[in-house]
Amino acid sequence: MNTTALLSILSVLLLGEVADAAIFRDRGTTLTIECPPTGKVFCGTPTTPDFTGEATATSNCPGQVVITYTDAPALPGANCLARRFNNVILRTWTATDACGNTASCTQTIDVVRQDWSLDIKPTSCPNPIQVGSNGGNAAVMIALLGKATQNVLDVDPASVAIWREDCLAGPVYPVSYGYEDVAAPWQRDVRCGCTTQGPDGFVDLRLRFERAQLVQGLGLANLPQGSTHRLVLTARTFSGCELVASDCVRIQ
Ligand SMILES: [Ca+2]
Repeated sequence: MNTTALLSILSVLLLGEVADAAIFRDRGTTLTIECPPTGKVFCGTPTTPDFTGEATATSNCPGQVVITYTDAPALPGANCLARRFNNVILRTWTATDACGNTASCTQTIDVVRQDWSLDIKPTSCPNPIQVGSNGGNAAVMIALLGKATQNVLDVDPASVAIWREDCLAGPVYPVSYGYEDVAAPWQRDVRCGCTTQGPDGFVDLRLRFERAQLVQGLGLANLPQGSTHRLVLTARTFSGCELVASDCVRIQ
């Protein structure tokens, strides 16, 4: 395989884009179309081309080139709420020129859930969870953290659930909640990093989970002692936007 073909395949795999297409007709005219780059859209933002980009076409046939598109939905994560992707739109752009040439390409538009910060056992680092029966009927505190651009008062507490990463297990629901500034978001530069930093001036949604429900509902007792696992909290804002927030626990 030559380098050009390999790069072409890589661009399809990495960018989710289909390379420019061109169709030659009589009179020696050529039409080419170029798709906009992969779009990324958060809840609340329209998925129209004004926001995700327009295809461009070039033709050496005199006259107008008409560009249209059709959308097809694709769901990479099926119905797993704990995934970052809400859905994916495959947008097929088609150009037609006055000589009857057509060309098309496909643009990928990722519709993603909001990404918030979670702190399991605020001010504790790391976050051990006792999975044995000697842990008693203890509670595990988990805080959805507020910051300047994310106000926890906008989140519907009734929508909160927690899962293992990729919906491997769950959901488990909190038994109670309250509002209190308990922790600050940590810099997520390493997987399963954490902080002991306390209040930061932004109120947090403080959730109380029953330890036994977490252990049973998330299948934690079967996991190796000392291993770390990411838990993902899912919720919805009162305006209808879905969000995810994650932190890790260590099996004790
Ligand atoms: Ca806070």
